Amino acid sequence: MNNEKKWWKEAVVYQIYPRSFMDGNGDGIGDLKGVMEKLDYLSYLGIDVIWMSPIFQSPNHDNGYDVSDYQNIMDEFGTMDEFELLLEESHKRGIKIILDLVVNHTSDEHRWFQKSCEDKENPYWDYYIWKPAEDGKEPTNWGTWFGGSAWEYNENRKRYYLHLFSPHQPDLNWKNPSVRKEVYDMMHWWLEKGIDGFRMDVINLISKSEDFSDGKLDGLYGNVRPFCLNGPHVHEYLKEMNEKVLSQYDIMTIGEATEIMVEDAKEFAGTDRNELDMVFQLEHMDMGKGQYGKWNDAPVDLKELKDIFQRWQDGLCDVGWNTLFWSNHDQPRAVSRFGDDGAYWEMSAKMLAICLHMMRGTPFIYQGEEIGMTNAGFSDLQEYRDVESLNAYHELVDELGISHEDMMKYLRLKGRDNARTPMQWSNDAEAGFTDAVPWISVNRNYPEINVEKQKQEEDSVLNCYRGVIALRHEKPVIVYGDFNMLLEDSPFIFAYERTLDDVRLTVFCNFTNQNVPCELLSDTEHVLISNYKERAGKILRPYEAVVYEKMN
Ligand code: TEU
Ligand code: CA
Repeated sequence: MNNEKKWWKEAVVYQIYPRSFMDGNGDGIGDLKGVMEKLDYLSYLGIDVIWMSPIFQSPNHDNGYDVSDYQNIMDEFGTMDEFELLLEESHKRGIKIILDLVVNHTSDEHRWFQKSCEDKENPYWDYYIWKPAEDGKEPTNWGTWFGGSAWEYNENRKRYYLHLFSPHQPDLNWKNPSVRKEVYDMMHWWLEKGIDGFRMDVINLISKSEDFSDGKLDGLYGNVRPFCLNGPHVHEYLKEMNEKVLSQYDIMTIGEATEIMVEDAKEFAGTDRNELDMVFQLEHMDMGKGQYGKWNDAPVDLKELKDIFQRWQDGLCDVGWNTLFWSNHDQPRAVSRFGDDGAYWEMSAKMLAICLHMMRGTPFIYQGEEIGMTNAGFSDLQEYRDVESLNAYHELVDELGISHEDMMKYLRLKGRDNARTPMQWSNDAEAGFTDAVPWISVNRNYPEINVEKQKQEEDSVLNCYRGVIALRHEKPVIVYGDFNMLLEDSPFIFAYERTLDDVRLTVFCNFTNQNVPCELLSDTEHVLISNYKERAGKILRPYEAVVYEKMN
C-alpha cells in the first residue's frame, strides 16, 4: 500500500459554487463577500479546503467555465481585494483555498481569442484550433458535450474553430508552446498570491489527435471522444506543467478527467508520474447512460455502483490516490440520486455521508449536500438556466422527437441545475440566500431543509457530516487504512472494512428502504458512528449505516 503522508490525503474538501452559495450585496447572485460571511460556518462544519468553482471574469455562458480574463475577478462576484481578504481570512481559520483552472478552453470574449479571430496574422493566430472548411462544410462531423457541431465558422478568419463545449468556449491549442507558457505564467501568478492548488477542468481533453477525420455517428453528430480523450501529448503537457509550476509549491492538484478508466488514472495521478495528485473520475457519475446519454430515468444499480468503487479503491491503493464524491455542480443531488428524497430523506442522506466518508481517498462535499439538499424539482422549462440542459431539451425534443413530458422528467432527474439552486441557509425568504430575486429559483423545500434548523437539531444531517469529518481527522485508519470490500454480491448492502495496524473498521450501509438481513452485524461490538440510535440484531433497517471499530 502507498501510505506516504500528505496533507491533501488527510483533508476534507468543500466545493463552493459561488453563484449559488451566498449573496453578500443583494443582487440575487452569490459572491465573494457572501463566501466571507459564511467562513465561520465552514469552520464549524470542520472542512479543511474550499474548492471554488470559477470566480474569474466571464460572460457566463457556462457560469464561469468560459473565462474571459484569468487574472481578474468576475464583476458579479466582487474584486481582487475581496478575494485576497477571503484567502487571508480562510488561512487564519486553517482553511485552504483551491481554484478552478479552466484551460482546455477560454471564453470567446477572451483577448486571445479576439486576437486570434483577426484577419491579419498575429502572435495569437495559432492559440486556438482553426481548420478550413471541407467541401464548404464543417471540417469533421464531430459533436460537442453540449450538443451541436464542435465547429463554428468565423467570418474574419474564413475558418472554423474547434469547441468541445459551447461555441462560446473555443478550445485552446495546447500544441502551441506560447499557449502553454501563458497558462503556466498565470498559474504562477495565482500561486504566488498564496492559493493552495487547482482543480483542473476537463484536463484530459487538452491534447487533440492529429487525425481530423469523421467520428462514428452517435445521434446527430460524430463521436469526438476518440479524437480528444487522453490525447497523444496530454502526459507530456502535464509533466511539463508539473515541472514548470506545480512541483515548486506545496499544493493540491486534482484533474477532472472525463470518461477515464483506472488504468488511465494511474497515468494522470500515479505517485511517481510527476503529473497530478489525484483525479475526479466520473465513472459512478456516468452510470446508466443510454441511447440519449445521461438523459433517461434508469435507476441506480447498487451492484454496479459497488463494482465501480471497488475497482477504483483497489486499483489505486498502491500507486495513486482517490477522490470521493457523490455529487458536484454538474450532477443531480446525492440524496435524490443515490438515496431517497421522500420518506427516508434524512436517513438516506446520513447513510450516504457515512458510506462515502469512511472510504479511502480525499472526500469532496458539494455545497448543500451536508444538509441533504435535494433536486430542484423544476416543472417548467423556464426555470432552467443551464446551457447543457437547455441545449439538450431542444436537441432531444425538437430534433429527435422525445416527448416534452419525458424530457422534463429527465431534466428533473439529471439536469445540472438540480445542484445549482441557492444554498438553503434558513427559513427566511429565498432561504436566506439573498434579499433580491435569486438568479435561479430556490428549492421550495427550504423551510424544511436549511442550515439554521439543522444546527439546532442534534441528529441532523448536518451534524452527521460534522461527525464524519471529525472522525477522519481523529482516526488515521480512515485516511490511511487498507480497503477491502465485503458482501460483494449483495445488491442491497454496501459494506467494506478498513484496516490499519491493529485497528479495524467495518462499514455496513443499506441502500434500500427495506429491512435487510445481515449476518455480519453485531449488537455488542463498539459502534463508531451510525444513523440509528440502537442496533437491531442481524437486520439493517431502511437506509441504515453502521460502522464498527475493533482494536485487535
Ligand atoms: O465538466 C466537464 C464534463 O465532463 C461535463 O460536461 C459533464 O460531462 C457534464 O456536465 C455532465 O452532465 C466541466 C465542468 O465541470 C462543467 O461545469 C463545464 O460545463 C465543462 O467542464 C466545460 O468547462
Ligand atoms: Ca451578489
